This record gives sequence, C-alpha cells and structure tokens, in this order.
Amino acid sequence: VPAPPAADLTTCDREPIHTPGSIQPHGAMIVLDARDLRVTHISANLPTRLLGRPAPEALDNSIVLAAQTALHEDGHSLSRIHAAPRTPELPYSEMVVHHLDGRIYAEFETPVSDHDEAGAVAGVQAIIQALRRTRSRQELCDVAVRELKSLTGFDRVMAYRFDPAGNGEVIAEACEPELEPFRGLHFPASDIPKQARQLYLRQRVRTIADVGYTPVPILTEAIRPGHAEVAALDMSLCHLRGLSPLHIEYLQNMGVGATLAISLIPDDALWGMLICHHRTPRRVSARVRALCDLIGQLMSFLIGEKGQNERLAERVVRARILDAIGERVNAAAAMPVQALLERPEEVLELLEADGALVQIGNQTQLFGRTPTLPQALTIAATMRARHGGEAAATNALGTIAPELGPLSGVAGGALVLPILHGPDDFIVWFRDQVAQTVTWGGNPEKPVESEAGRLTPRKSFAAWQSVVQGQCQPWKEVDLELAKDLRRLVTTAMLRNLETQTKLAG
Ligand code: BLA
Repeated sequence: VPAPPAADLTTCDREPIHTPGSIQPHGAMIVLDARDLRVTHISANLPTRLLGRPAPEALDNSIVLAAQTALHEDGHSLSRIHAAPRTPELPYSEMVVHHLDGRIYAEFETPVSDHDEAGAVAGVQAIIQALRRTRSRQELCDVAVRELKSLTGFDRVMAYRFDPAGNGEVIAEACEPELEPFRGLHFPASDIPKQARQLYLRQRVRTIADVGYTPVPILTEAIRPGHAEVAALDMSLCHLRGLSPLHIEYLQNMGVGATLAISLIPDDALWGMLICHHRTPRRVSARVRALCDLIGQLMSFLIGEKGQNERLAERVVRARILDAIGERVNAAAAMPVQALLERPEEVLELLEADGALVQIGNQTQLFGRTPTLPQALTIAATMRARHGGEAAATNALGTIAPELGPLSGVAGGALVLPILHGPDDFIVWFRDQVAQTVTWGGNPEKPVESEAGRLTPRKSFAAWQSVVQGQCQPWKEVDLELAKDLRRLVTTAMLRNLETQTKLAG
C-alpha cells in the first residue's frame, strides 16, 4: 500500500467534530430554542412527538425550570446536576442543562451504581492536598495520574504534554501491571487534530463511555418556512456528543474500551491532557466528571505556577553570570562592547551555548564552535528577516536556509539577538548538533493508512524509534529572557556612553 500523500492528513483537521449529528447511547438529549423554548431537536431514543412543541406543554416543569436557569448562567450550568423527572418516556435520573448560541441543551443520564461516588467526593480533598504539596510539574503529573486512577478506577491514566507543533508525549502514567506502559512515548500532532485541540479548550472534560457504541442520531423538526434548520447542531459542549469514527477506530486499534480526558490549560493554552483508558466500557457520572473538572482546573493553575518557579530557579543560577558581565560592562565606561568581548566564555555560558558571533559597531568576532563566518552571517540575516527586531531561536538550523550548505556537526541551532544600537548590530549564539532519539507510539511518518482509498488510523502503536540528527538542545524561554537582559545591559551602557560624549562635545 503506498503511503497516503501528507495532504490527506488535513482531512482530519477539517472533520467537523462539533456537529456529529448523533449522541452516545447511554443518555438522551432534548434541545430547545432559547427564544420560545420550543423543542427543536431530540435524540432518536425519545418519542418524536416532542419535536416542535413548546417545552412548558410537552416536558416536565423541572426541565423548563432548569432550562431557564441555564439561560441565565451560560457556561457555569454545566457543573450543576439536576434531578430528572424520571418519566416512562424519559427514564433518567439526572440532567445537565446548558445554553449555547440561542439553544438550550438538556442531557439526561442515569449514573451507574458500581461507582463509589460518595467515596470519590470525600477523596477529592486529599487529592487536592496531595497535588498542592508537589514541588515540580513532573511530580505534579506523577501524583495526579496515581490519584486520578484510584478516583476513577480506569486501567490506565496518563499525563500527556503537547509541544508547540501539537505533537505530544506521555510524561507520567499509572497503569495496571499487565498493560504495556506508554510513558515516554511520543505521538504525532495528527493523532489529536487541530480542531479537537481547539474544542478541548472549551470542553474541559470528555468521556467516551463505550468505544464500541452504536450512535443515536439527532432528529430535528421537518424544515418549515421560518424554522429552517440550516446549520448542523453545534454540540461543542455536550457531554454525550457523538465521536469521530476515525478516532473510534484509533481507540479500537489501541485496544481501548472507554476514555476520559481532562484538559490542562495553564495561561489559556492547551498545555496537555490527562487521558484515562479502560479496556472495557466504563461510564463516568456527572458528579465524577465535575470532580475531574475541579482537579483539572487546580492542576492547570499549579502547572502555571510551578512552570514559573522552575523558570525562576533556572534563572537564578545563570543570573550570576549576567551580574558578572554587567559589572564589567558598567565599569568599562567608554568601551562597553570591548568589556563584553573580553571574556567571551561568559557570554557563551550565559546561554549554555557552544559558540557565538558578535557584531556590534565595527567589530565582528566569532567565539567557540561556530559555522564559518559567511554561514554565521547568513543565519543572522535569515533569522532577522523573519523575526525583525525580536530575539528569536531555532533548534533546527538545517531547515531555515537551504543555501547554508552542510554545518558539519557544529551549530544545530541558533539564537539571534538584534541589538538596538544600529541596524547591523547583533549577537548570535550557536549550540552544537546532538543526535536525539525519540520513541514514538507507532511510525510517525505514517500516522494514517489508506485502505481502498479510505483514510484509517495506524494499526500498530508499537514503539518506533527515530533519531533526530542535526538539531541542538532546544532553547528555553529563560534563554531568550537572559539574552534580552544582556541586550538591556549593553544598550544602557552604550546610551550612557553616548550621553557623556555629547556632554563633553557640548
Ligand atoms: C481525539 N485523539 C483524540 C483524543 C485523544 C487522542 C486523547 C481525545 C478524545 C479522547 O479522550 O479519546 C489521541 N489518545 C490519543 C493519544 C494517546 C491516547 C495520542 O491515548 C496516547 C497515549 N486521530 C488519528 C487520525 C485522525 C484522528 C489519523 O489518529 C484523523 C484522521 C482524529 N482524534 C481524532 C479526532 C478526535 C481525536 C477527530 C476528536 C474526537 C472528538 O472529540 O470528537
């Protein structure tokens, strides 16, 4: 079978997962028009005679009241669990009601009895304390997967972290001893397509109760003038939302029977997820979902906080070097740049770099291990053309300028810092190339297979090693911060210098 063209993967990004037109069968759904409370959609496991009728006439008063509450609460209502009327045509004990873009969604379900809900609620206090006591993001994730596994009873609980390109890695895991661990495995971005990552910012907790489920279609009124249902029903926030068939196939290939996933969103971006798997179907009640949301939100906060602390700790060590440079530059009065160039090893150490090109005023100097001067100048020009006056870094230099030619072991990546003094003033730091071995869950070159023209997820998740050549250790945020601090230091000294000179002249 020939590999599908890469463009095929964009079909995954285009699948409209928020409008599946169906729900999972362990519950039922009624959708009302928010203006007149008319029933506009129902799941096909409810009587069709409800369609088109005003809710106060057709439905129990408790539903109408919950709908009116949701209308005024918007997002918050999703964590409120109402008692459902439990009538013969609507035989469910709980309902969750929310409002989105002019529609009210009432979802009904009956929690499974084998859950120890009271235990879970009582245990949450201890979990919160355990999470707060952790000292790093790694420890936080290690504790979270252990605690979440005992809270939910799932077979496998993972902390999954995204990189900037949307690829991910399982960074912590608690699983049953007979399962093969996924910890340390990387997965390509296409496994969780872009629109799914966007949706998970809004819907923080999601469950698939039975991967082998038969979808229940959503029925809508016959199209009548003035009531035309043009757009498909937006189920972005519905917990019963039907799933992408491709994702279902993916989970079946993985041997998964049920999932629970919780978004980790520090600083408004999807940092990662807690992913839970069970080999057989498993339902998560509304109450436990609400606890999971609470845990996810606390974790998101702690990830942000600990990330900040980790950056600060890293800074403290290297800030000493910055101080030493600062003292020399300030003491040098008339020659701040010379002072900087006096001890180039400090300039390299500051950014944990192996080489640097400094071009300030009429001085151009290479230090340590660098590419040739023409190559270094090309790199600086290319990166500055791309990023303007901004400090910028890449850990894959080989990909930025084809005209560079081979960099032969030196310079896998570069960090460029334009100096505001003049248009041609800048410092570029280089880091050596290092070979990095990445272990993937399946062949990342072929995230999908093509069967008779149909796109399907890969069938094997067996560990697949790839060696990344020619790149350097990634630059961190602290590297960019320190580079900018150095710039501030040098430009301040230069300006002071200039001031003194103009005073002398005048
Ligand atoms: C969704 N894919 C997901 C989700 C996860 C993964 C966690 C969220 C839904 C859920 O909780 O199950 C992927 N699951 C993983 C990964 C691991 C895991 C990486 O356990 C690692 C241990 N998926 C594909 C391809 C396509 C695809 C090729 O592999 C598209 C062609 C689609 N994945 C896909 C879609 C969704 C998804 C569309 C969204 C499902 C939804 O919410 O409707």
